[in-house]
Amino acid sequence: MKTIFSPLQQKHQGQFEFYNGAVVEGYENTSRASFILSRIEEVGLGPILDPQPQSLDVARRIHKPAYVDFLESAWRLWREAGRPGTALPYAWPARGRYKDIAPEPIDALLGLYSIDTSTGFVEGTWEAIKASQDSALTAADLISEGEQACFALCRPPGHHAGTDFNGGYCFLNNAAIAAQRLLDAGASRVTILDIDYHHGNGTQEIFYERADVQVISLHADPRNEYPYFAGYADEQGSGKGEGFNLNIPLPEGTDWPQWDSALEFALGNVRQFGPDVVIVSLGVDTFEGDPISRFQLSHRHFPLIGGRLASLATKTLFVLEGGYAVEDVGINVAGVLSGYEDAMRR
Ligand code: SP5
Ligand code: ZN
Repeated sequence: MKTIFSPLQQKHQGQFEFYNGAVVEGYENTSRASFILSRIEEVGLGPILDPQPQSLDVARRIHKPAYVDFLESAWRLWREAGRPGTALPYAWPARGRYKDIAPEPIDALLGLYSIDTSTGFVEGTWEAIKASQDSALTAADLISEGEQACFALCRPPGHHAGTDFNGGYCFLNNAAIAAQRLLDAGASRVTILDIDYHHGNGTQEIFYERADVQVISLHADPRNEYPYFAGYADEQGSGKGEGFNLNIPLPEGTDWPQWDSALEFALGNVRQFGPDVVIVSLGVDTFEGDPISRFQLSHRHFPLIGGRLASLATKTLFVLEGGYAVEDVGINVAGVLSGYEDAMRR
């Protein structure tokens, strides 16, 4: 299986976030990608290739164009306003506001286009965001051109980013952009199966009223986990999209048997939908050693996940999302991918 990754993605580096009331270096850091790359080489998964240069045309259809412009200019505006440090929001549109306003200061834009304080900009953030979506698009094109499976090593990740908001370390929704690209290339139906520990609220919001992209997410119950305000089982899509969004919230401490049966249920729904391509939003923060999560999957379970996904016998695009136990992220991501390859060879 080919891996697509650009070194430019590592230019998003040294950003800070709040954690338990303290300012800490971002959990979503460069060593995650480094450990994944070395593990992929170690297990001989396949070549690691640079993405092809891509435009922002698909991103501007999936997201609001003004939001994409904001991402592109945020760091420059922050610096022009004379601010040091990570560009983080601290003021949001007040609820109950009575008119649409378009404030100009970067401080206001950061709040307008975000849902939390974990998604800061530093010097190289935009280049990394752009390169990350280029990796997703390039991997999608390889699938359209005939590859059975491909891995887009996307960082920054994407599944918390919606039409006009960033959040949860995500800026552009790489999986959503890849789904649109596959449809543009002739796929009639695409499933996004999100197995990250957190609910993929951005992906859900983007496709909520669409029937051509099925969105399924297995995640920690939002009653006690981020993103808190989405990911409940009664969110099933609306309008034409009704019935095409499936949330499977799971309790704190969920272990392999429980997680695996949720996955089987999800796969049953995928089979019913019959997509031309499955995009797996691949987060490995379900690992027992993850520093910010509370599920109980062990190293040995990740290859089994790959095997379950292979049983769909559908073209599969893996797009990296979360996972923060940095050394283990490499083991677990490569575990899923080689588990998939091994099962396909059988
Ligand atoms: C892509 C991705 O995995 N983003 C995750 C963003 C999570 N940010 C919030 C972390 C807060 C952790 N504190 C949880 C304590 C309650 N159990
Ligand atoms: Zn996550």
